[in-house]
Amino acid sequence: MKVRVLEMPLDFGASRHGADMGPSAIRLAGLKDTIENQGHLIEKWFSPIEISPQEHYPIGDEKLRYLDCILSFCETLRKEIVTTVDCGDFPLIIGGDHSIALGSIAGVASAHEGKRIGVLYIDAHGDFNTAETSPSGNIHGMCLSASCGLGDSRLTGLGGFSPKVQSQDVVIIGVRDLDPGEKKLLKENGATVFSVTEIDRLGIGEVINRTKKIFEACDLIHISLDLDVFDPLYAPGVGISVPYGLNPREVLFLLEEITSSLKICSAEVVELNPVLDTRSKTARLAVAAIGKILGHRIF
Ligand SMILES: [Mn+2]
Repeated sequence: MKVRVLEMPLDFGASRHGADMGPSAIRLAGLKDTIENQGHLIEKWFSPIEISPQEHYPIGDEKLRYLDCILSFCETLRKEIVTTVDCGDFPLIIGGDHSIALGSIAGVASAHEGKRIGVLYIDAHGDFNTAETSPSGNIHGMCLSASCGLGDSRLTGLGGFSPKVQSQDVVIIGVRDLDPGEKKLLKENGATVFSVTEIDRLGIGEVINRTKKIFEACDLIHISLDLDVFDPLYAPGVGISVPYGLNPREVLFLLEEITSSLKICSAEVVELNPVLDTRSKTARLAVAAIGKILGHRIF
């Protein structure tokens, strides 16, 4: 496979600065070798956006902080993913905070027009708020709902079409922190949520089986991995850490199983905050996860 690494050093969607350094830390943790060791060719490796420090941009509406610049950077990412797919390459997007998922999901939906895209969203949070339900106004908590066509029309309208995915084709795994409004929206719109409680009840193996069943209806799957899904013990270097998360084996097993049996069209890894990391622990976990997505198997 030919891989294009698209770096999105963006931290506008979160209130805590530092996710902009994520791509650099993931590079240092050995991303190049991990991609090449799976037999892939790195066709291109760059950042499609030219970005000034967050302080340089206006916050704008407090309910949709940094909306204008997030939209413009995500539109650039969307177009770049279309180019990547047109060239027959695999888009690997490295964040940045989770707001970049707006551009990623819009990108794969544009690039594969007419195909049914499923989204595997591995995250401690639902990211299913709208400007009305969000307690913070941070767009990284609205990117999944917006991709499903909910919320502010400027967010949902990225790329000129909406929704990018149907909420019934969305599976969220590892959730343990939901705001009341997004909980309601998730239920009303029929997205599948496997919270940590469900994982405890069913076991990760059964969660994987059920996820595969849901994705049977889809042609292609986009993987969106928020590193905060891991327990902070293993992944301290994330924007908003939530206790009692998944252990690395559960996530790596999930990625191995899903990529073995489903057609993956793209993947992104987000929310690494190197400032809060301990000796690149979280960055190395990110690289291990990417290895699994790209085909690493022990035996
Ligand atoms: Mn997230």
